[in-house]
Amino acid sequence: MSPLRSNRSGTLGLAAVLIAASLTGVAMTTAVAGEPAAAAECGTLFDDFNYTSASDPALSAHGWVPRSYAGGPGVPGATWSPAQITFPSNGIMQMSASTDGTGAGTRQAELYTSRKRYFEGTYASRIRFADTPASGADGDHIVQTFFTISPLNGDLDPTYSELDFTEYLPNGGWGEQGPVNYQTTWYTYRADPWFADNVHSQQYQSFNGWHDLVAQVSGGHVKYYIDGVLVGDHSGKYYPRQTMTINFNLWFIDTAGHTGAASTYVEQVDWVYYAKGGVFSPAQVTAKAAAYRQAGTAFLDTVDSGGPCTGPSPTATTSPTTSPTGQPTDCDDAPRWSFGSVYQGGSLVVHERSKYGDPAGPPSGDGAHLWRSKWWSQGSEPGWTGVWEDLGRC
Ligand SMILES: [Ca+2]
Repeated sequence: MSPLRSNRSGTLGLAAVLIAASLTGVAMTTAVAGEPAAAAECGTLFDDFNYTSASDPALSAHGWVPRSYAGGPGVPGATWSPAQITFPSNGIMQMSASTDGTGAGTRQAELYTSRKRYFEGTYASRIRFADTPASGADGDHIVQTFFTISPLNGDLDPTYSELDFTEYLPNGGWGEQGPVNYQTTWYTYRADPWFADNVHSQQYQSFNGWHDLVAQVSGGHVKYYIDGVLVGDHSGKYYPRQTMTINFNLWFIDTAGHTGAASTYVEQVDWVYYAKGGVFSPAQVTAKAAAYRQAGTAFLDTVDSGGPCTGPSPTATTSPTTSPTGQPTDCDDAPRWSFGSVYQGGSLVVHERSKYGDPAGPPSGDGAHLWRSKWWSQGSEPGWTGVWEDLGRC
């Protein structure tokens, strides 16, 4: 039986949608030949969450938004308020969610980045999951998360991208009874009637306590790790196709498991890390976080200034093919790259790389280059991903 799922769209205040429904994706953990070699570090985000409150000016200055707008996911009528985001002890971000079994009596929490600029590279966070509520009766279908997401521009948008590094359900939900943790990689979805196109991995066990989550997004694969253990490897069309925001949220699937007066649950986050274009092992990430803290670096953001990494050459893909007769061969006859077009391996395009990895944003000033795709892609900008080989300036 398929677990019931809902998505967590609605960040950026766009298209707040939500819906519980049947998941069509099938669990998949495929072994893949060729582990990418570690690439050089480029732009970096590290935040130890040393803030005083949700209204601390430094929090917004550092690009974080405590959610205040209504809508999904979760219990209809629930409130999302910055008051649900606190910093109870030194360097710990805490989300609180509570419910008395009614929509009006339900509060959910989310913290997300104001800028949509995260794509390939390594993501990590140290998170404390809780199997039991901080107060009130246990049993609610609470979801404790860390994810990246893009807006859905219309039903079944083929460029929609979402990576759920974790959705931990200590009390079950979506048809499951006990503790279960999911990693889900999305191709797209449609809200009404509900249709989800994704793949997921899952672990049926308790994750109560602190855990290190790492995900590598590189070379056509999204690899998910918990405490250094690989728990999911998703690829193919599910690989993200555009930049995303980084989000944490805490919400209730429904109130079916609720008993008694109000129950309050918390999820704590020690730090978050992102290396643009870099592929780092969980051990390397742990060492980097420790080094930042030892150096007294509570916050670091070089994502814009670090420049793109030259990622490792994926070994699990086919080699570029020679152009068949009649196909473009140079800058004069290759088409301009288009965000929405589908490209097969071996395709040639002309494109000037964008400055910040956002094709709709300013150009880099590098001039138009000729690019050849290494494998199938859509919405993957030449110059910002490992999909495209740079054949030089036109
Ligand atoms: Ca911290």
